[in-house]
Amino acid sequence: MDIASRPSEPSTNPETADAAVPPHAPATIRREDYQQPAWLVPEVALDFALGLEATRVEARLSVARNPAGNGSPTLRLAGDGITAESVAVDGAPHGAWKMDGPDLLVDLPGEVHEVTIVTWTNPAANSQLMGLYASNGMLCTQCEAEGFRRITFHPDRPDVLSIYRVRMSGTKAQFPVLLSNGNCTARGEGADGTHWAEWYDPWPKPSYLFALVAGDLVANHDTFTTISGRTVDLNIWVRDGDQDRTHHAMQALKDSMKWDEEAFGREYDLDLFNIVAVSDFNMGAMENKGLNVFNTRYILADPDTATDMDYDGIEGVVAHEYFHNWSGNRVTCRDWFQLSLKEGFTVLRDQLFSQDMGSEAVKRIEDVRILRAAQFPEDSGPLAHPIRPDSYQEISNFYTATVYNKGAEVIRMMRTMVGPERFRKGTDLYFDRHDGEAATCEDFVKAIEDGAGADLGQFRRWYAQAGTPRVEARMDFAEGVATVTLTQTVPPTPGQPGKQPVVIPLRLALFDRASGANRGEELVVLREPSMQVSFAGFAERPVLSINRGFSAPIALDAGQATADLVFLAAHDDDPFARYEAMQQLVVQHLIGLVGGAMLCQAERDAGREAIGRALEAVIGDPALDDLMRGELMILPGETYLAEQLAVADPGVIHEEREGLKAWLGAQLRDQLIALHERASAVPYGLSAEARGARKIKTQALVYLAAGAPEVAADLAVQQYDAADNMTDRQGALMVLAGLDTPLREVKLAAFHQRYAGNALVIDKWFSLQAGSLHPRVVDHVKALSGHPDFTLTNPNRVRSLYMAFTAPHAFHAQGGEGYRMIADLIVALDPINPQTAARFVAPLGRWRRVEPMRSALMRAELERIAATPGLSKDTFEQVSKSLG
Ligand code: 0A1
Ligand code: ZN
Repeated sequence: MDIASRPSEPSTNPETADAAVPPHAPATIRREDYQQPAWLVPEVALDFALGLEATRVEARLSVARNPAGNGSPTLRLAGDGITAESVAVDGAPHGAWKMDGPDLLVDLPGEVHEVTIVTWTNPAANSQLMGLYASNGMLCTQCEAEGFRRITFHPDRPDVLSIYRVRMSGTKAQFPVLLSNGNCTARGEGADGTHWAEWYDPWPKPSYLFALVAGDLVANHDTFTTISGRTVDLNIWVRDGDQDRTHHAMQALKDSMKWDEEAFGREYDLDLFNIVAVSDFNMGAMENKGLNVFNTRYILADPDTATDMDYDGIEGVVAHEYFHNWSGNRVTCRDWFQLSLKEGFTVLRDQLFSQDMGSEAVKRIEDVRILRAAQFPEDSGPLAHPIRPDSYQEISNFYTATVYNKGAEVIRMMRTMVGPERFRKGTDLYFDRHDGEAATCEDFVKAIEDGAGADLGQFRRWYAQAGTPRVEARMDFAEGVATVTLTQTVPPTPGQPGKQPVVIPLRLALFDRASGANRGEELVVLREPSMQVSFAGFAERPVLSINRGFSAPIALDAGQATADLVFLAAHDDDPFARYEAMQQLVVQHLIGLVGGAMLCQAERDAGREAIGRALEAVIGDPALDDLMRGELMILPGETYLAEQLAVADPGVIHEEREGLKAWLGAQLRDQLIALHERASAVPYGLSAEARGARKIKTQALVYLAAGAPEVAADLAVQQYDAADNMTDRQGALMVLAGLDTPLREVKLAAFHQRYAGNALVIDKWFSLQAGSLHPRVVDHVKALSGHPDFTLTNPNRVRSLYMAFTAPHAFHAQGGEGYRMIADLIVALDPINPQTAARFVAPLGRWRRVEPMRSALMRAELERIAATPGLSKDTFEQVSKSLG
């Protein structure tokens, strides 16, 4: 037994025996190596003696040899950063155990045993925010993906499901509220001002869904009656004073519970559903069984502090976590390669929910915009991976837009192909067939195949291949027949040089130019490298509208003439297609300019004017609601524009895009002022009309700021001063933050003063400055990193300053200062919070797609990070892949 000699700070690398050696070559875990667990753990009993600086954990694991396992007599329990104070087997101290790196190995003679292990942790020192940690004087846990092993030794893999019984005790004054999964079964007073509680969760669950919260919290309480008539107690726990900011989240929770019963036939399965909001959290939220833990930013909202976007984010994330109760918890993942099984499906479910709660069209457009901004660059860069990855070094790096958002798109395509009713039959079968199991993506596809009665054989390639498929669509017209030729290619990605064709469902319509009508929509499914479809009976060449509703997550080259795009932007009855035509009009124009294809001034002018006319029509179209108008007014982002080119000059893209914006702002100045005036007259409310008014109000300012800055500054100050809500206030301040006007400082200072102490709003204050269009933004960010409100220990604050800054404009400043700042951040943050640090690598990892001068500077920064001693597995994996 070598436990006593183990250093208290173990290696995070299971391959490294000596904890002092930095993990420079972390082990690669491969999907194909999956093996059933040798030992199962049917029951877990945990006893916590809570303390902020020292918590004692006694874990009693009932273990049973897995008949399907490899028969090993050695029980391997994963650990990370913990040491065992004692190990007992069947109630007696046990000698036959040893450490293997961070893991604890116990040799067991029989088939069934009880293993009791005592460990200690220091939650206050846990700056990684994984495992048990302290946040603002309270204790909470985060166990997904591999945080449970930072609390106690355990197999800590999602295919080991146990029934949990939890006891916790602590000082009543410090921890008046004691929560865990399931139901509270007993509570009582102890000696010396302590108290205790016992919790029991009847549903077997993997360790990543375990949660514990202890602290001084108050609840907004409500109830929900399920479809079968059971009453469920609902609580949202927050710090005293924040209760009034939880009503929107509570409404979202009740709406989600009802929606899941109707849309997917899923009823809640406990008598209690708790949500806790914490201000120190690495991600958005976590679906722990019966005890969801949320980043405060996805719970707290009132009109004075939260924007309309914040409200939507809360509704979506509350729904997402709630929906995991079935897609993730009742049916969980066999291993972490199957992450998209729960995440892709749950994202689709939350997207469909939000579509039903608000504007379906606007939600679809927003989701596509997110996919293009976050996932397309991932898919075309050094970190590209399939939605079901084949290998990883650190699983935390795979909570990506690919696994989540592309994963959702892939399932959405299945739904599009079989139709909603048959899809529902498939999901019913999936939940039925796999309830209580740890399943695979293959299980999901098979259930849809069987339940919906479909052949998804070739479709499975979407799970295995990375890269955004490219589809070229060309239309020929002769003798009244329109023939559309479709050609697909899936680009090579790291480790996948050759690709096979995928199944691409394309919703398509052909418009009659004269009447503006179409003959109904068709679903064309492209399976081969190329195909042709013909449509007869047209008097003149029709206009092609394809990939309507963004029916497939592809990059489409439809080679459309400007006139056709203008036509679709004005007439397409599919709202996404209409948005897409506007986007494409701008993309073709700007890419023509930056790619050097559009050299002659006349062509440039014609392009601008076509866009100007289309935008003017959008501004003035009485048939459009303002939420949709706002969408149509948004120009394609710089990252998306850069995506269109093999190698881009981000400086030129910025200049050209800003140039176009300024021209449009100047050209349509009067219409934009009138739009702003009309929208300003609409009183605050949460109706679609009022929200739409707020959206276009700020959109109008954005154009005016570029084309008529003095007018914009005046209107922004007016909007700021008149604001009775955060959407207007933030929109106005965003515009002012980008302008060189003395009022910029005045309003920023006023905003800071007004919201001092409100962490979520102070985050906005940092973001507005870091993401602004101001020419001296690099200096501003440098100064802000030294502001007394800035700290590296709170992920929201770090992101608010630096993620906003990685948006193209300032990040790519000449001379590489932006790159240096992000690299410095990564090096400084990595020892504190590796998971959050590693998320900043991707923007630098784009170096191969950037013009040579900047490219070299970006690469040099990656090399500097790579050379830093003691790098975490998280950052190591991302940096080495980005350089590789
Ligand atoms: N399952 C959560 C996401 C999540 C993943 C890892 C975490 O560790 C810090 C936290 C949350 C979800 O999809 O919402
Ligand atoms: Zn999720």
